Amino acid sequence: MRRVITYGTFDLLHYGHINLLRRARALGDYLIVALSTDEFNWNEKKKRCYFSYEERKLLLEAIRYVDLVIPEESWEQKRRDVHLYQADTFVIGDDWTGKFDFLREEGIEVVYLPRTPEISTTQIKQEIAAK
Ligand code: C2G
Repeated sequence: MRRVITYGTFDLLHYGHINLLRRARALGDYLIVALSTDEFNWNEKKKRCYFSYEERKLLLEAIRYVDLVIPEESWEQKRRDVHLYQADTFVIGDDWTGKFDFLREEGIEVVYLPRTPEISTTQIKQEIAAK
């Protein structure tokens, strides 16, 4: 079984996220999503989420492409996770191109997928605020 892992905040879940998850799952047979906790978002990513970790986890677990959701609590956990969850492939959007190449040292494939260009959580918030 080919296992794929990806990381993200996935706040205000939208079709750009779904496009990523669908393509990530298509690279294997099992997709693990490491979901940024509220603390990690606030302290490290300076993101204040609309939905809480539990709400974002519930949404992700309802997606057919997602097999397991785990917490992302630090930037450093990826090296451990790829072994702990026996991942063969790490996938993330190409806005991160190059940032996680070091994971190849752990013997796994690293794939950067093109983002869905016209949609983002920030844009959604801005357009709703402007109405
Ligand atoms: N994404 C996408 N297209 C968009 C928006 C997002 O393909 N229009 C992808 C991102 O590239 C990422 C995933 O969807 O792979 C989740 O996006 P975010 O929730 O914004 O995640 P991010 O803040 O990039 O967190 O340790 C890694 C970080 O946790 C990644």
